[in-house]
Amino acid sequence: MKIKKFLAKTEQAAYELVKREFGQDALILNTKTVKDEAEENLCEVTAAIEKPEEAPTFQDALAAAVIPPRAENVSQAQFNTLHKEIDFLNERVELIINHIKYENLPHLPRLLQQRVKSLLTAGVDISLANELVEEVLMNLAGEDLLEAESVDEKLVGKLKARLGVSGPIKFSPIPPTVTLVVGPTGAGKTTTAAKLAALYKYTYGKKVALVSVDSYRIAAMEQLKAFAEIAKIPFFAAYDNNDLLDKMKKITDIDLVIVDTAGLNPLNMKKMVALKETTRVAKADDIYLVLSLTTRQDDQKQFIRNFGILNFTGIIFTKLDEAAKFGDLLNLTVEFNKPIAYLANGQNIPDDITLADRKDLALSILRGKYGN
Ligand SMILES: Nc1nc2c(ncn2[C@@H]2O[C@H](COP(=O)(O)OP(=O)(O)OP(=O)(O)O)[C@@H](O)[C@H]2O)c(=O)[nH]1
Ligand SMILES: [Mg+2]
Repeated sequence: MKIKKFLAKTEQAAYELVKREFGQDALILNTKTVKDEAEENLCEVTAAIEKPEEAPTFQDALAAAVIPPRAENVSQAQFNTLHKEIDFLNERVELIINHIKYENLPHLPRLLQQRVKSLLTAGVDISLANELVEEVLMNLAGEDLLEAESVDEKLVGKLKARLGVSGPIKFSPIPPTVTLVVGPTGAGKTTTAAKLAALYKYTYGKKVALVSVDSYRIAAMEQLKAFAEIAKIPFFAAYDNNDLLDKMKKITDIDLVIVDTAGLNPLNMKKMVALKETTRVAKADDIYLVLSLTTRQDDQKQFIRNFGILNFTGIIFTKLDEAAKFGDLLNLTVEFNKPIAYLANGQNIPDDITLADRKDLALSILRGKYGN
């Protein structure tokens, strides 16, 4: 109930005010004469009205609709049923989203739809995934399209055709062959240099030397030097490009020189130019860009573009053991037309490095797992 006093010169005028504000249903509680500041008579009417129900706001309605959960009233069985229903709804929503996203899927046989999804789950770019599966569709017919074996064989073949690999280090006729590892900080250059050195010395029986030009961090040189001593590999430290020139002259009777360089922010043009000069002074036959597969694809693209001024031979991907998906291997090699040289899948020297093989790569992408 709302109560209010109304003042007017006459009783009639006061009732009019009541009627205007409270309407016909107003209750008159009291009427009396009062004096104003100028001692003039005024009529004071006290009136009341039943307060109308206010329309509920949206928030009120929402709050009323959400019944607070009363955990003690929900049995485990009911909870499980609800859980299943939510899972079912999630699946439906995902199907609808996929249907909208990949409009061209429905015309594909079911097996091929599944393979597109596997490729997308592996992180393969959507256009590339669709192209590959379309190619399988064009190349297979009838029963073969319904058989997982024939579809997978064809798909692996299509993946292999897109994956560029460089093969092993090519030895130049005039020794030594010089290989440089370059790349962003922490990508695994030093570890990879050590792995390659051990691989070529102990597996392929080559005379190998290691050079470090990473003078930014003394510890980095010490790390490689310590390894070289254990592995009985000659080691040279070069503190600048002039020093490198001197050291390179001292390296004789060696088949392969592996040069480890400092991690570089490729946006630092000054250092990039110095590194370019290093490649020239070292008379590099091969330059490998070392990238970690755990790095975001956008950053990898940036590294490939920026290190491009070194005209590198190929890419060595590291940390495959820590990567959850392998689609980037395909996306990057296709987009930049740069071959993959070696793959590193762990910290063990020299075991955790292998030559990039098209079939292994294709299977890793599809299985979401590197190796067997
Ligand atoms: N899990 C895993 N770790 C790796 C791999 N390769 C290198 N690492 C580790 O990554 C870290 C960095 O490796 P480094 O070889 O020092 O990397 P870098 O590129 O030389 O680093 P900077 O010289 O500082 O730029 C070390 O802890 C390595 O053990 C790999 O394939 N898998
Ligand atoms: Mg290093």
